[in-house]
Amino acid sequence: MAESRTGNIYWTPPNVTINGIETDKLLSFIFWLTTFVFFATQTVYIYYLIKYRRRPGVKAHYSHGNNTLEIIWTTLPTLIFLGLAIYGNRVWYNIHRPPPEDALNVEITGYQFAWDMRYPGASGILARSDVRNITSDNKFGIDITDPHAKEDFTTTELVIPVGRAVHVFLRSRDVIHAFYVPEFRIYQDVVPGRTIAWVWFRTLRQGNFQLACSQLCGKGHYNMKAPIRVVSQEEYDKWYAEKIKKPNIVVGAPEVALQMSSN
Ligand SMILES: [Cu+2]
Repeated sequence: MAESRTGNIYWTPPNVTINGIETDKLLSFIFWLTTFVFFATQTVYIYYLIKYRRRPGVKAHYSHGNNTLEIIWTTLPTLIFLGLAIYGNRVWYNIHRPPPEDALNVEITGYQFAWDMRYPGASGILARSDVRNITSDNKFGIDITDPHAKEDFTTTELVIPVGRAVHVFLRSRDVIHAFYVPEFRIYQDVVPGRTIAWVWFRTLRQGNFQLACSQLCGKGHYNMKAPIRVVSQEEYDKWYAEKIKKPNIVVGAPEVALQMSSN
């Protein structure tokens, strides 16, 4: 069961990843900047509304513009937006820099209406895959001539060791879905025919979370979710050791699957 929220429900849920720290700083910065600008401009607006209201005996003054003011209120917002663009771009770059060598590779494939995870065997390398190989017995479209194909295993929950870099390869078997984990501060559309390979993260603490599809994808969209468990390294090792005993990616002997995928 995913954790239920206890803190401020009017703000984002607590962040659980390292990349999320930067995202949150950017969010807070923009929030407080726009809050300040909102109140500052509204205060001036209301002040002048009252000060120059219609009064008997006071004649209206017709202004034909003020170049100095025009320059100031054009330049200032331009600089602010430019600064935000540079700041946001830097955060984006930091989050999307290449994952470390020792990252755990996991494929996450969405379909109407659930998620399948694919873990590599002891080698840590996922077998090659291609949409054209997808059959009812080979739901990841694995290239079964790849020796790693025999080691991969699949699960319906995402289990990851806390603190370890996790590199997710996002795919879809049918329509556009979205990988969205609010506590991880990650939102990424998954697109059929493509493997999105630029998302990775490192968790800060253990806990139970939920992966929920965030792209309206059909009548079962509301229920398209998968549990995420962030566990200790020891617990992960135990779970993983159990799982690699029975690789279960391709049903049947490789020859059978090969015949099926060529049909
Ligand atoms: Cu979906």
